[in-house]
Amino acid sequence: MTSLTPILTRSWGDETPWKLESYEKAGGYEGLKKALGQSQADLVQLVKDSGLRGRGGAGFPTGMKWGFLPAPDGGPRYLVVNADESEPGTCKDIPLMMADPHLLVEGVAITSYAIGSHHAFIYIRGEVVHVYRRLLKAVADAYAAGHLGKNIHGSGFDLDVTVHAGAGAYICGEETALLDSLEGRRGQPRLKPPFPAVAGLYARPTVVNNVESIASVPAIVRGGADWFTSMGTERSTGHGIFSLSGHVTRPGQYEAPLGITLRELLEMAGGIREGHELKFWTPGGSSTPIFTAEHLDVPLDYESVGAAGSMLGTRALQIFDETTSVVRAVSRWTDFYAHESCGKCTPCREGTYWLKQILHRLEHGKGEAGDIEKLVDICDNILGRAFCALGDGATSSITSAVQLFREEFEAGMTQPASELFPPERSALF
Ligand code: L3W
Repeated sequence: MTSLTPILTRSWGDETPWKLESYEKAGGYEGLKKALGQSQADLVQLVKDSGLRGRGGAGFPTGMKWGFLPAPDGGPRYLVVNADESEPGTCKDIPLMMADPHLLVEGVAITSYAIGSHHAFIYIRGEVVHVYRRLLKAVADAYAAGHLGKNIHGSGFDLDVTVHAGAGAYICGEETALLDSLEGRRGQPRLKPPFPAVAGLYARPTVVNNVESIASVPAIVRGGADWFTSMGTERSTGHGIFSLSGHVTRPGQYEAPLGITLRELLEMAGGIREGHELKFWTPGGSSTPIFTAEHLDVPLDYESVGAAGSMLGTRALQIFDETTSVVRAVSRWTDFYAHESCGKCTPCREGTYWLKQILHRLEHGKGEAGDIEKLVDICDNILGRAFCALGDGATSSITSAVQLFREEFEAGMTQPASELFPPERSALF
């Protein structure tokens, strides 16, 4: 059986892991010192060789993204950390920054050096004020200790880090909307290409990486590419945080090599809550097609989850037992997408609103003839036609749920979900 690999989460049980002295005592910032003695090209190659893939949902190769930056032209280039975690079910970056903010700050310093950036931004959700404050303190302490600022550890490398609190919009987790928001505008996605690597913040070359991706860098610098590739699978290397929520005995964050299965994770999490059985689950947050008990042994790596018809996404495993109405679950997620749609493109703005109307009818036993077909048809017309991934993501749970549990949607023509699945039994909604 695959076991846990506490690397990013190694200090979470300690008394004060967020303090600089605790971090330094555990070898913190040694990766930065080692990196500053290497060439930038070697560091980019190291991360390419490690096979690290973006941990924010898309799984794009991190080293390749760094390598896309054009040759220096004397102007600024930026690192932007996407800390706008808000995908329903996703709860890994916020606890990581709360427990071990210096791990992120060290990753930011190493990455900035590797890509030749002298100003990095950490864009965090404004609602998590406690985490924002913790990051501000960590950054201030890192400046005072010479890990940030001018001539870091005598290397001649200068770096400023700005922590920016957003106003709390899911769309600002989309990298180009995040950049618009950071520039002071309303967060709405930009047309790609150009990708941020070519024209990002203030139209300058910019690397945008997720918190967990950047926090993985110090250990790769210390341990090397071979160490990292010794974990996971051939194309999904390394380890990551799997967030288990819902009807499990011990919900929480479980760090493990990619390729672990839900069955193995559930063993560590004490299984489904006592007396109940698994009905459906999301492998990577609410934007990924749902799975059932048939998928318990699918290796949770990018390729295997994709081949089984879903996406690894953010590894947000939301677990639902047999007391849950799938119609109600999908309806709640759709409320979220309709509320969070930025309104820029018609398929997402109008489509999520229509989906919400139909799902509310089905949830309350008031479905109309043709509603299920209409639901699927609207999803078909959003998928691939929305301006950004948010629109596509809104359809995933609906189409997969209709395929897997059509009879529950049909029951919604006449029977409310609250009768079929009394909410007090489910205890989730
Ligand atoms: C340069 C090229 N760069 C791609 C870069 C691109 C981006 C990264 C991935 O969506 C997914 C979404 C959610 N030259 C490039 C290039 N890049 N080609 O690679 O890009 P992309 O477009 O594949 O994905 P994305 O737009 O970043 C992310 C899914 O993640 N998700 C998670 C969402 C979580 C949140 C949150 O909590 N805040 O939003 C869950 O499944 O649905 O499919 O950097 O620039 N030729």
